[in-house]
Parts: sequence; C-alpha cells; structure tokens
Amino acid sequence: MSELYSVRMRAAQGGPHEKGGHHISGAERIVKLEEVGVIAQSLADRALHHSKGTADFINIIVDLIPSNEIIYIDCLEVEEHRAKTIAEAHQLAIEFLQGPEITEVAIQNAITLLKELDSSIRGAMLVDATTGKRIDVGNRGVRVSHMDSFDSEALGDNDHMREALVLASKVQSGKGIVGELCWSDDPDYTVGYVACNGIYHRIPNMKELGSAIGGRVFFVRSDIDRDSIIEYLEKTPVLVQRRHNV
Ligand code: WAQ
Ligand code: MG
Repeated sequence: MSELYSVRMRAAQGGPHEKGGHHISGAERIVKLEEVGVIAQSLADRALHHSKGTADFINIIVDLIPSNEIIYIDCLEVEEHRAKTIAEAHQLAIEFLQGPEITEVAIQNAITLLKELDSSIRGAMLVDATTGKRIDVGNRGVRVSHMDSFDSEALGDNDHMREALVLASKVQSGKGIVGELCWSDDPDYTVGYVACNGIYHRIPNMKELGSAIGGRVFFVRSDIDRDSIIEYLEKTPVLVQRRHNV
C-alpha cells in the first residue's frame, strides 16, 4: 500500500498569523503520495478564493505518516434539526448536550464564552463539563489536527459539514471528552452543530448571518489528563470511517 501523507494548510491576510495577519482559512487532509500535489493545489486555491478575503500568506506543510501510527474510528451519526431563531437553536443545543455528563451551567457558560469572543480563536476551548470553567491554557485554544476520511463521498457534498464531521468524530473519540459545541467563523455560514453520545446534531441559525466570529468548545470530564488529550487531538493521525451511508 502507498504511503500516507498529512497535508495541512493555513492562510492569513496582512502577513503571517505570527506577524499579526488575520486568519482566513485552514484545512487539512490525509492522502496517498500520488495525491499530495493535487490536494496541495486545491488547498491553496481555497485560501485564494475565500469569503473572508484573499489570503496573502499561505503555509502548506506535508509530512509522512508512519502507517503503524494511524487510528481508525467510526464516524458519528448525523441528525438534522430545525430552528428558526438563534434562541431556538441554542435551546436545542442545550437539550442535546445536557445529561449526566454535562451540566446546564457548563453549557450556558460555553455559549457565553463563544458569544463573547471578540475575534475568532484558532482552536477550541476546553471546558469542564461539570463546572463550566475553561481549562485550556493560553488564549489560542486547542487545534485538532491529523485527521481525514477516505469515505468522503459518504459524508456528503458540503465541505463545511464533511470537515466538521471528521473533526467532531475525532474529538468525541478522545478519552474524557463528552461533548462539543460549534459554529463557524465564515460570515455566510450559520449552520452549527453539537456532538455528544455518538451523534452529530446539525442545527441551523446558530449565529447571526454576517458574523465573522465562530468557535468551538469541547466539554471534558473533570478528571481528564489534559496534556495527553491535547496530544491526542493535535498529533495522533486518525482516519474516520463511515459504517453505512448517510
Ligand atoms: N481545531 C480546533 N478548533 C478549530 C479547528 C481545529 N482544527 N478549526 C477551527 N476551529 C475553531 C476555531 O475557533 C474557528 O474559529 C471555529 O472553530 C470555526 O471554524 O454540518 O466551518 O472552520 O453544516 O469556520 C459547522 C458545519 C462548520 C455544520 C464549522 O468551522 C454543518 C466550521 P470553522
Ligand atoms: Mg471557517
């Protein structure tokens, strides 16, 4: 079998992120050697044609993944929901997340944390599922990386959803993670989701149309090993498999 490579892109406008440029787009794939060129090109095109603006800095990193390091996991089940207003959408999010593992206080806190961001952060906030306290260190959040799916067609033809489903499946497979809440930073994309108990609940109207602020919260048990879960989310290569068609 052909070797697998991780291809990761991040793009900004106004220079690199580290020099104050603002984030335009980030995406990644795990692909076979012979696909690396085509994928790198499509990721670059994406950064150059983005609703948030044209990137003037694009970083693409390609690295080999040793085949014995890859973990295969199942994709979450998808459930579609309706909500006419943001209030209704957030109410649904609360209903789906709340349970023995996640308290209502924690969910309310998480929603407030996301709403009060004054610019999008690059990663996800880790929030204690009982107390609702944010427990990641620094302000940048945890950046989930090294994941993809070879069953892409089965995950639908919407890029946002496909990538979110892969990310959310990896996140829920992390030991001690019990839920996720997300909405996009793309101004024209208002569908968000919550993930918990093996289900990806798609919810429309999670944020105001036109808002460029999005974010993610991962709910974690109080007793997690924070460093090892962060290591898993950032570094362990994961391929998400669909057991049957959506
Ligand atoms: N790891 C952790 N957090 C991330 C990552 C990552 N790899 N990528 C993005 N985020 C955080 C970051 O704070 C972004 O501002 C925020 O999430 C939103 O990222 O089924 O497009 O890439 O149709 O804009 C939901 C799809 C789309 C719903 C979510 O997120 C559906 C989306 P975006
Ligand atoms: Mg985005």
